[in-house]
Amino acid sequence: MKIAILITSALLSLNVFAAKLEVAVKGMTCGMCVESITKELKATDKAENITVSLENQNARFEEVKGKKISDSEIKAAIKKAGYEAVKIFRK
Ligand SMILES: [Cu+2]
Repeated sequence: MKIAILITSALLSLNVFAAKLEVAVKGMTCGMCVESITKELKATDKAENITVSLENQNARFEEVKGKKISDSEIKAAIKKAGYEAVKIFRK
């Protein structure tokens, strides 16, 4: 048990597990919106495996290993695309 905890914390400190994020986005109406948000998130160089959903009005992605993306960086990227990040969830 103690060993399991030690291994887990070692892996966490090595940033082996990519942080998963979900961002609720306001204002998307079509596939072009989805594309521009995907493009701007990608341009941060801190997001990968990006999935933007028009239906769910959100963007899901993983943090690039070893990098931290802040809430303000996420908001700025979404704003640059022309939309608003209304809520950010980190898992
Ligand atoms: Cu659109």
